[in-house]
Amino acid sequence: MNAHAPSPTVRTICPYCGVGCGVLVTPDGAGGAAVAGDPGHPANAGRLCVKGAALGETLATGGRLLHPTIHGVRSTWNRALDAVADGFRRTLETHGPEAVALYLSGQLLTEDYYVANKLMKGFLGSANVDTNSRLCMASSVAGHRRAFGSDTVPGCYEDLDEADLIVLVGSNAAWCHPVLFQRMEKARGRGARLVVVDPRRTVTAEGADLHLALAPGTDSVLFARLLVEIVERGALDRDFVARHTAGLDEALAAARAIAPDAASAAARCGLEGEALVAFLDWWIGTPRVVTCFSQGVNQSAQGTDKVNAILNAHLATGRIGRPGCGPFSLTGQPNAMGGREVGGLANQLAAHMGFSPEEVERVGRFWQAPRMARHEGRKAVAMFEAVERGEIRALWILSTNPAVSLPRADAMRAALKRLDFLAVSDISAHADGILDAATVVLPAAAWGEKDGTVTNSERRISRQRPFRPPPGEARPDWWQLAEVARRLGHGEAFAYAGPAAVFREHAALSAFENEGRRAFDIGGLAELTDEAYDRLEPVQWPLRRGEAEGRRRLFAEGGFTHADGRARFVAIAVPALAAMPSPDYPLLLNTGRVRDHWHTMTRTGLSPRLARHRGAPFLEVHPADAARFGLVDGGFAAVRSPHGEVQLKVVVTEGQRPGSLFAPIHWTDATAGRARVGALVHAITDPVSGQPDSKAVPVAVRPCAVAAQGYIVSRRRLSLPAWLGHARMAVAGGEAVTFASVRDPAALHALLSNWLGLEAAPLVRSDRRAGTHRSASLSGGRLDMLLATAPESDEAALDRAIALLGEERIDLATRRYLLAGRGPAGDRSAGPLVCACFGVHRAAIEAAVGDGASNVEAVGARLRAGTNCGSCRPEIRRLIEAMGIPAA
Ligand SMILES: Nc1nc2c(c(=O)[nH]1)N[C@H]1C(S)=C(S)[C@@H](COP(=O)(O)OP(=O)(O)OC[C@H]3O[C@@H](n4cnc5c(=O)[nH]c(N)nc54)[C@H](O)[C@@H]3O)O[C@H]1N2
Ligand SMILES: Nc1nc2c(c(=O)[nH]1)N[C@H]1C(S)=C(S)[C@@H](COP(=O)(O)OP(=O)(O)OC[C@H]3O[C@@H](n4cnc5c(=O)[nH]c(N)nc54)[C@H](O)[C@@H]3O)O[C@H]1N2
Ligand code: SF4
Ligand SMILES: [Mo]
Repeated sequence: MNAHAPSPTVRTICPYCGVGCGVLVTPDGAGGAAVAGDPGHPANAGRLCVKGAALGETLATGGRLLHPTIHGVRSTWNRALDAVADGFRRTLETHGPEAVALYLSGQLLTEDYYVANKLMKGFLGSANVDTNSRLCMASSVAGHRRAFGSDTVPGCYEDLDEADLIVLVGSNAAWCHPVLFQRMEKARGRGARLVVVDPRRTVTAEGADLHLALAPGTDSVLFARLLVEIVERGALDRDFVARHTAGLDEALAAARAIAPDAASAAARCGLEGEALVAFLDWWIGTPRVVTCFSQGVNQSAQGTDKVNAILNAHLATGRIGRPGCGPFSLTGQPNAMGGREVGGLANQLAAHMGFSPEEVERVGRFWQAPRMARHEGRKAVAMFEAVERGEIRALWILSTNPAVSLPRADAMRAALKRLDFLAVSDISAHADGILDAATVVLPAAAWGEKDGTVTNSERRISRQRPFRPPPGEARPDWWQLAEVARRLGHGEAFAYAGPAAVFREHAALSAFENEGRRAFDIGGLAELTDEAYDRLEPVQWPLRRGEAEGRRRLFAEGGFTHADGRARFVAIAVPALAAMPSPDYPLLLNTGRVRDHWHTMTRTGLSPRLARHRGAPFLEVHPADAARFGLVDGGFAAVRSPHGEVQLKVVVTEGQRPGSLFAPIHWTDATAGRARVGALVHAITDPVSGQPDSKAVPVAVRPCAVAAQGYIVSRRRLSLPAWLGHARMAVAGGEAVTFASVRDPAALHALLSNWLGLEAAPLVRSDRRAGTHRSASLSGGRLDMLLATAPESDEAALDRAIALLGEERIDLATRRYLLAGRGPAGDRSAGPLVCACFGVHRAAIEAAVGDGASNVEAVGARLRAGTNCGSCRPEIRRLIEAMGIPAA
């Protein structure tokens, strides 16, 4: 084929968040691709957020894993797969099935997940299969199962279009579910109200009609009070409760004990009484209410109770499964839901079945499995504690990084080295902490190369379709698993011709002896031909045999999956923080996400467009705490818990709750120095779901002395000294690194020049009085590397250096100011990037606002900022308001 022949457009799905946006990809024939939203996909109708829009910038194969390795040495697939099979076989023989485990991910496709789960639970006899969904959705799963009898999301995205009140609990949707958030904003355009419940004033909260900045961990007090008031104000749906539910009295008694009156509830939650009453009035008075919840709910030691407190309120009012109302768990990963469907969690067997003898027998018969697991396996945190104790000795990690994202991440990184055998399937050569611990590294096919299905937050199954071959020898995850199964003697049960065959089997299992007992039933897809699978349109489950269309909503007429068909109200326990602040650890660390990065940044970290919104790890602190602990905005702080320490740049903000700190989770040792926030997190989990409490960790904080700051821009990825506190950013033409140090600028410059091989650089300039030191090397007339140190950080100079790196030729005139760090016209910093689509920085927006652009639309008309993906619109509004202009 001609390398530049125009390629047809492929309809696929975004590999990031659980919104599950349809994407149109047009490969350019040279490894790259143009990416656009799919107007035909019901989740996004053509829209994409900035991460989706930047997918084309993550396709470079430079940092990819290309070949299998054994003990770090390049190997063949054959030998590597043999080694994995051997590692597992030996451990099984010597230590039994409890000593082996798989650790999976909500970023695997359903087909990958199905094969992994079947291998482990049916053929190796162990249920030690868990997934990063344990850190993400487990409390929602447990809450759904307690209330409904199965892990079923009752509603759909259209409910947001039709709601009159949208409540976001522990969700920063403007950043984490941006396209869905735009749908909410659209609903507000026709009068729907938005309430945000979050201890932090996030960008999401800033624009809301009401923000309840409640004390961490107190959500269930709020919703307990809501249940009591629903009853006291006569808002109970008596008919629905009588016909379709059980357990109201006990739940109500528990709620009364927790929140006997509004005043005490407000006090417990740390809220103004008026704000609480407004929330109760709106919620009770608005029949069409959707309560969305995410990690502020799930990731807590009281996470399952928080979920059930929310579900209780919806059950009491019968506001479930009807247009415009319902509880709505927003899923994080693209296939968080699909993993739950196949049984990827250690406490589920498969296809929404558990470990009752009857279910084990049924699944065993369907799989014709020789060695069924008969009881639940270990949940993620317990699984890795068993690794630490040497009880689990062979582990295979696919598509997740427990050395970064599990609580006590430093201890986890160390524990991996204790294993007899570790296999890692990943796509990135920069996955921090897992690759060097692995016996065998298997290069996986990535988005764009993989073929299969995922399920989004609204139970919608979509096809992820390939549009290019995998680079090097990378192969899909399901294939790797099936090949190991074959080597372990189970060739027949894993002889799949391709993902379509896996999917058919998965669909058939969901329908197998189901008879309406299990909500998850996609029997209608069990006989898809390969062609029909390829063409499959996005479709919601359940979709039973003989049905042509899936169900948008469930449970309006009952039909819950508990044996008696009734939903359960759950009597929740008195909520208490799992770990209280103490004199040694006086603050609570809250952790979460930023708009333009995804988790450990192995993909979003490749995109220059995504790098500049938040270019380095940071710590948000309330001004009162900053004063108390001697922290200054723009300075640095060390944050410590009993489990680890990180150093972060301080951002002082009123948006932070006094007593709480916030830090993003994204930076690892591959992208920064000492910023692995997971290292601080305690391993305390919710007693029901086993989900870790990663939003309220007691920590101590102190200022770090800094004498010099600076940056390096370079054409190549740099190797940096371990002592340097730094952060990397992808930039056009190479990378930029910013850093800070206790050393003075001259000494730091000398040390780094030496490290980088710049001592003999042709261009050097020091201004001793100003304390600035710069050196640069050119090659072929282009800037190759530039190092600058100074007493303070200089954003404007960094902006210039980044621009120069992108230039084809550095002429003589440019050389003159290259070392001055100044542009010919003199300049000030453009500030952080706000609109990533059109590259509009803060300074430009402020200038436009100062010049009369008084609302988001006017800014868009002048600068185009906010007019494409819309992810930055909430921030533009924030800037306008910060300048004292009330946004329309
Ligand atoms: N840009 C971006 N988007 C993503 C991801 C990403 O990495 N980057 N990851 C995806 C994934 S896997 C997930 S799971 C989702 C997560 O999506 P979200 O849950 O929206 O994101 P988080 O930032 O983890 O946390 C949400 C909020 O919970 C608040 N919170 C903390 N404690 C409490 C509490 O006690 N009560 C309440 N009510 N709120 C609290 C935090 O202040 C935070 O603002 O995002 C998905 N989308
Ligand atoms: N403190 C704290 N910790 C948290 C959270 C928090 O809010 N606070 N959030 C938790 C949540 S909700 C989540 S979802 C997790 C996320 O945490 P992780 O799952 O650990 O993070 P990712 O960076 O998404 O990891 C995905 C890995 O899979 C690789 N990969 C990508 N595509 C493929 C593929 O197709 N095949 C294979 N084999 N590999 C692939 C990537 O290179 C990367 O190394 O973090 C959890 N940890
Ligand atoms: S909202 Fe953004 S990250 Fe999420 S699926 Fe859509 S485009 Fe991807
Ligand atoms: Mo997640």
